[in-house]
Amino acid sequence: MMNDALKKLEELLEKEQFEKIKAISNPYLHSFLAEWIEWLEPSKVYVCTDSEYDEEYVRWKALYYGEEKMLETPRHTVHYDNYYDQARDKQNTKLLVPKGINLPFLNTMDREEGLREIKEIMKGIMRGKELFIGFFVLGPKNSVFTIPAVQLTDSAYVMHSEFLLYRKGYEEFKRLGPTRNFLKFVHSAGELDERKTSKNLDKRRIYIDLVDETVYSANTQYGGNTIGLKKLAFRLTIQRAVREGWLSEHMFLMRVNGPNGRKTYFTGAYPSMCGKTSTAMIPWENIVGDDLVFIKNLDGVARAVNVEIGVFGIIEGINQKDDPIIWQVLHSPVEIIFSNVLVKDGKPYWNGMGIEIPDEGENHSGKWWRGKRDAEGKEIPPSHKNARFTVRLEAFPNLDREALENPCGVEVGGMIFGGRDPDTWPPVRESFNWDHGVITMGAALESETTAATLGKEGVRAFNPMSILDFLSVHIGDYLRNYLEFGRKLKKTPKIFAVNYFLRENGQWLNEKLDKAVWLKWMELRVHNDVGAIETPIGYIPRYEDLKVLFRQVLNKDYSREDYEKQFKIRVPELLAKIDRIWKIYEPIDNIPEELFQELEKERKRILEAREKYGDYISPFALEK
Ligand code: SPV
Ligand code: MN
Repeated sequence: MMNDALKKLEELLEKEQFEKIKAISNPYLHSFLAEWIEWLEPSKVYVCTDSEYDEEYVRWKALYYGEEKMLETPRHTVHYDNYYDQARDKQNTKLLVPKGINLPFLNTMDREEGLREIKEIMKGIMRGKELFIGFFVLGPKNSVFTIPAVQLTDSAYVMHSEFLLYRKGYEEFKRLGPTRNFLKFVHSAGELDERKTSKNLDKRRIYIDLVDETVYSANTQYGGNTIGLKKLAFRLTIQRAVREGWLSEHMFLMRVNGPNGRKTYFTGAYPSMCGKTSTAMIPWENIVGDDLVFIKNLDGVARAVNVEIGVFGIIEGINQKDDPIIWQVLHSPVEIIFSNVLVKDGKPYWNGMGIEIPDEGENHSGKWWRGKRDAEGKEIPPSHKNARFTVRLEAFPNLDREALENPCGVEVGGMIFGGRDPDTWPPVRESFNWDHGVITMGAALESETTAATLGKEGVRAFNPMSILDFLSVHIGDYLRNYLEFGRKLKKTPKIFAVNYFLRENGQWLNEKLDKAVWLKWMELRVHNDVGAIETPIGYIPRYEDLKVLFRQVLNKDYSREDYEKQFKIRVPELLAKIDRIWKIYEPIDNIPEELFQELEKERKRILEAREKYGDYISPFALEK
């Protein structure tokens, strides 16, 4: 007996497509699909299984419909988003919540009202278009980490991106049968202009229904607004993680290679454009993931997986010298989607690539020439700052494949928090313990804003765990879950904070690759292989250890003067920061008491140190 939804689907779909859906015996899936296909009114529906044919079909359709264009190198394509649709739209991204729920800092909306609005915007939005249905999983398949998800989209580019970024899940859906446990994404790029970019940006909406675990996205193409399994799913998995007592984080996952073949895994949370991807891709270390991890307590050990299998990375500034691995990948004939770059004679170009860029071509503004200005009179650079590349991790020669595929994940040795901070935090330091790290490093993270979201750049912004843009629960509940997660472990990862962006008189205090040294130091600290200097804000490296590491890792001299400048304890800035953070949390209900206790203890330690050593404290003065 067919249920009503299945009967409806039989009417709506061609036979071959219907059979693919029917093979998944899940009435919840059937009802969801029937309701939305009827509502969206596509003129054609294509259901993607895990077959190579279906993937090829989507790849082809992205070209056929003009959302992507071929480049000269085989398997390379370019995609453009509308000139005003180049980043995540924070203003129009809203969490739909039932009445009476208060989520500080977050952009919320009454659920009923939001659903009504988005349904109206999406009614018949796919008329004349083809709808693609795709099945994927977050995390490795068939493991305690797996979360299945279904994507509906009229953008072949979005579906193509998901094939590059996620593990296929059609067979997993078949295996799971009648589960309600899957996430749902409904996307439409809406009406397209002659350049095949979303036209009705005034009706751009990204609405996240936390009750039904469904995200709706309309009249936008930019990946951060549309690729359901990426940042849209992230809001839903944070909610699940906090409910179930695990961590869903905005972090890379990488292996740092220690002495004698020792492998130590680190996760790292940095706001967009703060060195997250380039840290994870240091050539002599090994990448597992660059954006999203799930961390669970398995037998008392924190173990992490990469949620994804690909990279949606920022291309600006990638050059042969600083990023040899990414450079090599971008110049090999593996499948890549370049977005919002300059194209001339079939070749992609981007700002800061270290070679000469042509004076004309096509970019995110259409036909482009040097000096071209936009409607606001702003000069248009060759590529957008947030231009990106999408590629599978398997293309990376330094991928840790075993770690990527292990259904139990890898043991987390250290967790790193990093922001774009001109004057407060030293380049690297280790927390005294879990709570100290979670509160003074994670929950107190601040960073100057960047081009990854629409809006003003270079403003110092509070961004706890670099997750604020994606948080979907009360910050107090989120932090309490974090603290408790650590308490239940038999072995807690060490927590570190890094800052690659210290400046003095407008000059950077560090070079781009210094971070490779900090990583090696952290690796040694995880195993207690080197000592450290105790400061009021945690442990910092000793000069002697860094000097050896700079020589070993970068074959560079590291001077005492550089060390002293970089690692001095900046009392006024640190105290000002504690005040800022205190003021942010103080008016909010439901913040764990530990937060204020940790901040107060830190303030006291800093004040005591000031009594003894003054406002700017040389690390040498603290060395015992
Ligand atoms: C980020 O901005 O953190 C990204 C890209 O990883 S986006 O998909 O836009 O979120
Ligand atoms: Mn990200």
